[in-house]
Amino acid sequence: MFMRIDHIGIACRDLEEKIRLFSETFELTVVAREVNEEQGVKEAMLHIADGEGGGSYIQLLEPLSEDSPVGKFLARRGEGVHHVAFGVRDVTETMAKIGAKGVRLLDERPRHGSMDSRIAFLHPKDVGGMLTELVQAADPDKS
Ligand code: CMX
Ligand code: CO
Repeated sequence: MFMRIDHIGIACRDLEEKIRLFSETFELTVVAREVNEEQGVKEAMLHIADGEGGGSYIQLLEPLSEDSPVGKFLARRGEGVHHVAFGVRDVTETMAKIGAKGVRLLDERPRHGSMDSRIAFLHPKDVGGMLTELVQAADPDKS
């Protein structure tokens, strides 16, 4: 079902500061920056490696507002790991398969994610407390 870990999402108060920290400490390169209004975030993707169906990344996330998912998370838990994203070949098909097992889907249909991917989230309470994202890369045949 999952081809690889696509990314780990990290909630940050100051995106630029965390980009410096992660790129210097781990020698990672920023390959994309975006503002995603729908998700309420300003974000950067730092490339780690390429794998089946696409790359793997660290996603740094700064909230656009306090009442966004990442804004609420920061207020409640502080900075740190916010979600884990798995690469899938077909996000719609994977949503249907996982939804059929009784896991709540937070999105009715895939939404726009980083680098033209299609994404959907699963409720953390139904998967052991881990907010889980499914990612279909823009070109899943790239490896
Ligand atoms: N990881 C694990 N648990 C989480 C969580 C997270 N990131 N965010 C919230 N929770 C937990 C809360 O702690 C709470 O648990 P308790 O009831 O035990 O206290 C429970 O989930 C419900 O929390 P809530 O305050 O009622 O719900 P929120 O309004 O904060 O919404 C969630 C939580 C997951 C439904 C919401 O954050 C969401 O829809 N997320 C998906 C979208 C998203 O995160 N977008 C940003 C990233 C974009 C990207 O990756 O591109
Ligand atoms: Co993400």
